[in-house]
Amino acid sequence: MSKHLLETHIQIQPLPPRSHAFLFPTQLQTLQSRKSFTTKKSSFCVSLCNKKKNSFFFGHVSVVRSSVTRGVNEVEEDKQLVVKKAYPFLEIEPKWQRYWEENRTFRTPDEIDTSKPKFYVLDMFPYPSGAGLHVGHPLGYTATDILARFKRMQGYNVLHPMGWDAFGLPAEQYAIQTGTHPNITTFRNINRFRSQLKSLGFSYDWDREFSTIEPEYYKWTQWIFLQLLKRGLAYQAEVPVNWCPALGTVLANEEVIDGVSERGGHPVIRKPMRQWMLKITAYADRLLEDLDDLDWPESVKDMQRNWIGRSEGAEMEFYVLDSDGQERNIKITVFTTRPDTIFGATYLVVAPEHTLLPSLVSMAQSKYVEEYIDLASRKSDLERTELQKEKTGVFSGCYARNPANGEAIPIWVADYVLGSYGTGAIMAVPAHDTRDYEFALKYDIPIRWVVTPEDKSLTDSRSAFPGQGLIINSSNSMLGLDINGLSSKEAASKVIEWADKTGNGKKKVNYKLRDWLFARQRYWGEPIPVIFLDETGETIQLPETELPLTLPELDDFTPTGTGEPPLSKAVSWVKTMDPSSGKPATRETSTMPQWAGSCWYYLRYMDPSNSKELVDKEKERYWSPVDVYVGGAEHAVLHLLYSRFWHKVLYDIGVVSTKEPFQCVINQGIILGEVQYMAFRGSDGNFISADSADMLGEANQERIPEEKVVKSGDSFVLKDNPKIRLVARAHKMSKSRGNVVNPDDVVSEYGADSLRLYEMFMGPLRDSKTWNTSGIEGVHRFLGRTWRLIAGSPSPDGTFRDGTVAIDEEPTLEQLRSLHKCIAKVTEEIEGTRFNTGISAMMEFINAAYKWDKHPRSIFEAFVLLLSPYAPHMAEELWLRLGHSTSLAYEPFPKADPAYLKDSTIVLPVQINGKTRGTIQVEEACTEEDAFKLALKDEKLSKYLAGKSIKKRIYVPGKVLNVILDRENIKVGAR
Ligand code: ANZ
Repeated sequence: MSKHLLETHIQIQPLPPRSHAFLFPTQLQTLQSRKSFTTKKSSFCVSLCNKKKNSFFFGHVSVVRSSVTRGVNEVEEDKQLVVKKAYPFLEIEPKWQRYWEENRTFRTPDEIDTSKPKFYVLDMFPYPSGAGLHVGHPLGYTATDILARFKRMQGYNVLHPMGWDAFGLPAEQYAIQTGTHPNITTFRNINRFRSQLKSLGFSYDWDREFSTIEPEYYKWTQWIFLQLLKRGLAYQAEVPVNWCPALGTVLANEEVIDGVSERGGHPVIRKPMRQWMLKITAYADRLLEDLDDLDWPESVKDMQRNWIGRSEGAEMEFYVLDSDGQERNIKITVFTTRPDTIFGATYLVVAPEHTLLPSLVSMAQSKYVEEYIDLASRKSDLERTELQKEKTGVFSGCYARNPANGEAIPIWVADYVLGSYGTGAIMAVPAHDTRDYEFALKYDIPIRWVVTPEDKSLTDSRSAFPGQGLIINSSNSMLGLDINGLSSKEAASKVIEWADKTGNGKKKVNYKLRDWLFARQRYWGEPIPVIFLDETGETIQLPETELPLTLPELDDFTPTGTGEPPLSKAVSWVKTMDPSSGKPATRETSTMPQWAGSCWYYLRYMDPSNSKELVDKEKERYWSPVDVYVGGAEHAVLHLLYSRFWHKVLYDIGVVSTKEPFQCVINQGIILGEVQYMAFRGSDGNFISADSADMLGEANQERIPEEKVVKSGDSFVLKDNPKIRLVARAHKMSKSRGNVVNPDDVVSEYGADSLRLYEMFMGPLRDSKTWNTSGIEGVHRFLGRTWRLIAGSPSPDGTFRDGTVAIDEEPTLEQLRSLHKCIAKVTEEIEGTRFNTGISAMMEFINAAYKWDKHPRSIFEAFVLLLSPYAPHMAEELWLRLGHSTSLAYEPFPKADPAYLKDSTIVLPVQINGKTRGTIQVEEACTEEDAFKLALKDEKLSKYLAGKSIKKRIYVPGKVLNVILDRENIKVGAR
């Protein structure tokens, strides 16, 4: 290996604003604050940081002149600081990345030995945005890479692929603004992402890479759509959709926040349109039940459960009455989860959009009802159902009969009841439902208590009692229903049974889950493989032989603004003919939503170039399910629910062999920007403590540099005025805050291994954490120490040496103990995905090893293997230097030997003339001489031993030390 001086010339003049240079090692010194600095040392450390640009230099510095006598602002003319990195990562990292690429080290062959166990570890594939990777990406990717490397070394066949979720709105909007075809933008972004990921040394099998926009891939997305269509799981419906006039498209509910589009913040209105829908509701029960067996975060499972929102209850019929109190031929069906409270239903509510409403409203009330309907149509469902919101409503002028007691009760219109849930109508029970209670009080409607709490002390007529209890006031012998004295549960069953018998209602399960709106009026998505006959309008599925139906080239991507998708501009593509009858036809011009491509990509990685099938059955059987799936919590509901739905359909048609796609899901936390310290100034311009500054706005805040801040208890205060408490905040990284850390910069300053190690060391994988540049310096130092311990310190001229300083020598017991403890801990922590504590164990080992005189090769070989999943470049290089000629990627991961894990010290009883007089703490393998010396030093035992002549010593290692004194001593002692 050639000697290579890795040096960086730092120009530190003029220092940009908010930059600081620190000199080590004597003590931290800020060059800016010290006007002169002298040192006799020819080298020291410098850290120069420019927080604004997030650039950092760190390493040993040789000062060209031996003293710095002027301040930083004057340094430029006469000195250059040469920074050497802690170890030669700039050379090592590209070298090993090349090696892995050329040797296809991480390729998972197509034909594998299936008798070996498998491990499929997957990252949620990224959308290749124009911004490139941010430091949040490598958090999950490093975790999965550690697992992949670890399992490979444990003899598993590992599938660890990467690809691109590449259809979507941003590329299309960019095309609209710049005229650059989304294809071009997308491929440019993919290339950037790929090279960034490669620079981080992830062990992906790049031979399996694909993107969702490749026709060879989306052919199968379209094929799945056809299977859904064949099974009645895809259908067209006229549905009220979120129409965004500015974007010229329909948005999914989750793309609309507070009445405006999530992207761009444009107003969104409800408009009925013909849409493709997927019948996910048909799978609601299975999607719910199968959650139980998954090793997913409970919070994610709960979010899915709530999203599916299963409610068991009953539908009950209430006949509408005419002005004479006679039953009309109209009935209102309500959905209730509390049939036990039916005797307490003192009014009905129908949603403002209820279809029966026009036939209910009395002449006198129609004006008020119309006004109310108009008002309600301008509110979102969320606003309408907010609990805190004051309830509003209007009387319809009409009554209905309560089927349980025959009473005529008023029908109201109120927007706290939604048209889209249940039947859009409720029986209101003010005594036992908080919303109904508020409403009844406001509009003076009777409140009747029909459930009493079993614990009488809970009875309180000033609020609703929504709990279960014992039923009272609930009997009508004429109508044949008596539930008094029953528990809520028993009463509910009895009411349902009675309703079923008398035709007044039936048992009913409801779901919050709605069918999936599966069409977008956009260009950059998968075409839907369907045509419409011009003559009859009949919908025809394209035969599978016609797939892929490729997206036509288009120059004008702008939405038509009428709701007609941009694809309608590709006239020669749109006008087609039915391949079976030859009749003229028109293609579907809506495309699939971005969710489609990500619904099944994990299956394609198992067999990425199969042109005959979506995935080969045998390969699927071997690799399914994904063992560990890591990604952001933002995908807890939709992506994971949609892909589970498609997976279950594929299971039903025999394409996949497992009921669930992802056995274990892990959500990595968010990385927040560096902590910022803010001080507040009062009206007189002086700093005031944050406690008394709560009401002050942004304008009175001032950012304080970290070096002027100290911690005091749980708070942060100004160093030179500790009475002034500061507010410490970490914000989500964003361009506008200027707190984005670019992984490329970190890689060039510290190396990919440092970045990987740091991201794992920041804290538990699942937690949110704040970026801290001194933290990365810490792990970089650890890697430097490791390097020096195994490869040796650099020469005085700063060049890194070849080879290793490890020697062929038998390790000592102490060394073996340190190593095996480290192996045990690192293994346990990787298996438990507690990567941060695994790193701590390696740091402890290196600290211990620094005290050793000799460095046996076998100990360091094992350590390098332990380190390799975390810092693979350095580990490969050290492995080579330790005398190996091939990659360590498939070397067996070291196994801890339990013999070295036992606590090394024991409590040894010490006897004097056969009588136990005390104990000493000794190393288990301690010699007799050492044990005796320790006994002499022990305060209690020394009383018996000091100055005595010893006849003999009986030592049973690990058991006892018995000291037999001369008889003469005994006499002396007795006196
Ligand atoms: C009578 C009753 C008495 C109710 C009682 C509750 C407590 P979940 O669990 O969410 O399914 N409800 C039914 N349809 C509604 C709609 N479209 N908009 C708003 N509220 C609606 O809730 C079901 C309960 O919510 C139903 O049970 C109904 O009120 C109300 F002591 O009926 B209940």
